[in-house]
Amino acid sequence: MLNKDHPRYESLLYRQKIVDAHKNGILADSGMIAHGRGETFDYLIGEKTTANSLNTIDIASCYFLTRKRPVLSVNGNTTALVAEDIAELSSLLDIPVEINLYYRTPERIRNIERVYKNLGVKELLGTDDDDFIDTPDLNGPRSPVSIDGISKADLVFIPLEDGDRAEKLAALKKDIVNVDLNPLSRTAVTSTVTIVDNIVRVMPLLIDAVRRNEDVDRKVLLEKIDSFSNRENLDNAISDILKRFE
Ligand code: PTJ
Repeated sequence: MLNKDHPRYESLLYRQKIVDAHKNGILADSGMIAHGRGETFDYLIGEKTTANSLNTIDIASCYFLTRKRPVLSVNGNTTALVAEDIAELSSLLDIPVEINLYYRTPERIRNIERVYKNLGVKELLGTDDDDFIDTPDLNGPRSPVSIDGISKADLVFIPLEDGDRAEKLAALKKDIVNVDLNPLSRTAVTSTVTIVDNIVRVMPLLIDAVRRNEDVDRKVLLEKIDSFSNRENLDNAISDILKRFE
C-alpha cells in the first residue's frame, strides 16, 4: 500500500505502475532500468516542467498540427505510464497509434494491443496482423514498421526510446518528436524536437497545447517552428540541470 503522505508519493506511484506493467507482461525487463535512468535525470531537472520544456511542448504541438501524417509510436514504458493520454492525443488529432517494441514478443504485443483497444484507439497499428516493411539501414526488431503507419508518416512521436532508430527515421526525412529526460542521449540529439521532461508531465501539457493551437493560423504555427532550434533547446535543458548544482 502506498502512503499518500510519503514525500515521494508521486514517484512511488509511477514506480508501482512500472512494476504492475511488468507483472502484466507490458513492460520489457529492461524497461525497469530505463525508468530508473529517467528518474535520475528527473531528479536533476528538479522533477518539474521548466519554462524551456513548456516552450518545446508548444513547438511539438505546432508540428503535430502542421504535418499531414503524424503517428504515435509506443513502447512498453510509454504504455505503462501514459496509455490514457496517448489514446486521448490520438483521438484529438485523429492519428494512429503504432506499437513498436525493441524487445518484441507476440505476448507483449497482445498485452499492449489490449490496453489501447480497451481505451478505444481507432487505428492501432504494429500488431501481429499488420503488414510490415523494414526501415532502411535499421537492423533489429524495431526495423519492421506498419506500411500504413510509420512507413508513410511525415512525423513520428518516439517517446522514451533507446538510440538506434531516430537517426534512421531522420535520414528518411521524417520529423521526429521525442520525449527524453536525458538531454545527452543519441535520440535527444538526433530528433527534430526533444522534450526534456517526464512523459507523465508532458502528455497533459501536450494535449492542452494542441487544443490551444488547433485554431491558430497555420502560418503562425509554421513561423514558430522556423524560430525553433533543437540544439538551443537541449543547451537550455543542460544549463537548467547545471543551475541545480549552484
Ligand atoms: O518496450 P520496448 O521493448 O520497446 O523497450 C523500451 C526500452 C525503454 C526498454 C528501450 O527503448 C530502452 O532500453 O530505452 P533506453 O535506452 O533505456 O532509453 C530510454 C530513455 O528514456 C532514457 O534516456 C531515459 O532517460 C528516458 N526515460 C525513462 N523514463 C522516462 C524517460 N524520459 C521521459 N519520461 C520518463 N518517464
